[in-house]
Amino acid sequence: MRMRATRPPCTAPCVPPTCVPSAPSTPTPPGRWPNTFVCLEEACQSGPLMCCVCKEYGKHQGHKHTVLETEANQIRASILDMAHCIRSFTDEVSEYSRNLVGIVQQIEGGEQIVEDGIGMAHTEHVPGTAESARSCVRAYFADLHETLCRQEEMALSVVDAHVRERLIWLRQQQEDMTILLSQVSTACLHCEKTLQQDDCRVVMSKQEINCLLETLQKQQHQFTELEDHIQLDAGIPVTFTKDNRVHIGPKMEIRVVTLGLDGAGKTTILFKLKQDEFMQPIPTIGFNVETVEYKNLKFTIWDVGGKHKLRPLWKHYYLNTQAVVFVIDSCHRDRLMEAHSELAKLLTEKELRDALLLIFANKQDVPGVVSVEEMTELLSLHKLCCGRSWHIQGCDARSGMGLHEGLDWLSRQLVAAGVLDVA
Ligand code: G3D
Ligand code: MG
Repeated sequence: MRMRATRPPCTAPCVPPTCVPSAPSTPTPPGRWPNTFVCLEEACQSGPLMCCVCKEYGKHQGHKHTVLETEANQIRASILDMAHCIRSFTDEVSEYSRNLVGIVQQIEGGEQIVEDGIGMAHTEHVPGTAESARSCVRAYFADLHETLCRQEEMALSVVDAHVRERLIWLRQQQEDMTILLSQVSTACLHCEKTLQQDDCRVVMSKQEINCLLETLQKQQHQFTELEDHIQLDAGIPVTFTKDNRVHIGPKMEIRVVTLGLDGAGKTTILFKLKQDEFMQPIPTIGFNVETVEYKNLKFTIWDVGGKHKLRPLWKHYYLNTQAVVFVIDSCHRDRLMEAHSELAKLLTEKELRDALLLIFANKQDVPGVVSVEEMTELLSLHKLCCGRSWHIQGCDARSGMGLHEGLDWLSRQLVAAGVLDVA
């Protein structure tokens, strides 16, 4: 329905219509004539009712409009829709509130009525999740406490064994020194006696005296050697490992196995650490083993051949190994996946479950090699080594760059407390 734009605005008060298109479904308030039309323009929504006679052409001139009853019915329908939505919204809120109450009860726990086997109802205390979590924590710490007590006992037994052996040795030394002193004093007495004898007897005892003096000199020599080698001090240097073992002595011994593909640089690393100079390595057929002392650690490093047919032998070196050094040739991009699969196999070995893993990205001196960051990414090391202590260190085995940083990482992981000298 379109309004005619030519009609003048209505100025006279509205009169009852002679013809009403459809009767309004709601009663008309007393004193007002029914409005039959509704303006549909957005701007008129604050006063959309139109005079049924003149349609207020001045205000709504040219506007689209509709019959009042139709518009009212539409609004009723949308109110009903909204009421329906509100009802389901209310249901959802109520359901959520009920859930909240249930969750609080589950956390707090409480009394619950339960039926026994013969159908008798009785109340029972049901523990809440809070109580279960506390029990879980208590059990964990009880277990930890038990482990710590066991570890403490073992550590103390190591100290006791050390003290026992040391005391046995010292007492033996005391006895030896007493015997030595008595031998020396006997010899002195003998010499003194000889000095007081006449010339004839002195000459006759020459051989015996020489023999005696020779024995004394030998004993003196042995004693000086012993003194040079043995430092007499009452100190008991104690070192703790991260797994709460105790080590007594200035150096803690660590068993390390060096693995990796052939040509990665394992033997070069070992020689460099051992001699601190570059030696031309020859391909490793079986294994090399060297002891490398570093800070308060004494590494026994097993360098095992990496050729394909030697790899099944690796597992014989895993037992009691505290650390694996896995060497990768950073020059050989095309062998990275092979290195990855060997490393992945290693990490599934039960005996290496607790072993530390130090990865040397070797040959970093060669231009354009795979960097440490790229290697970490390419080998998915974060995923592969998840849950274990691992570290990747770039290095150049020929110059030694990066090797000590790797050992430093190992020693930091192995030693919980440095050497504590209990003097
Ligand atoms: P492996 O014991 O892992 O099998 P090797 O490896 O130690 O025998 O080393 C294999 C080759 O790599 C050797 O060269 C060695 O000199 C070289 N190499 C080792 N480390 C490095 C490094 O850091 N940089 C460079 N540029 N070369 C390294 P040859 O020529 O004897 O095969
Ligand atoms: Mg080798």
